[in-house]
Amino acid sequence: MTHTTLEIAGMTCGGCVASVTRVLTGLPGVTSAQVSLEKSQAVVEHDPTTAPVPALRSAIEDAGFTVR
Ligand SMILES: [Cu+2]
Repeated sequence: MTHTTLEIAGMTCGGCVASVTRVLTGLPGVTSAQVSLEKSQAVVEHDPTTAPVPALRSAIEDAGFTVR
């Protein structure tokens, strides 16, 4: 398992945090996601083979947020 920190733009409230958390943890290969509104980031624990970083990034962007 790998930990990856993603900088996310566009989260404005707890609902956004819940959405990002849901899409990340819904991906196969993602074990956990700690999403912070204050830091505008997500720390994701994932299997880089099943859930590579570009897959994490596109899941977040498909949910309407921007990964910097
Ligand atoms: Cu929101």
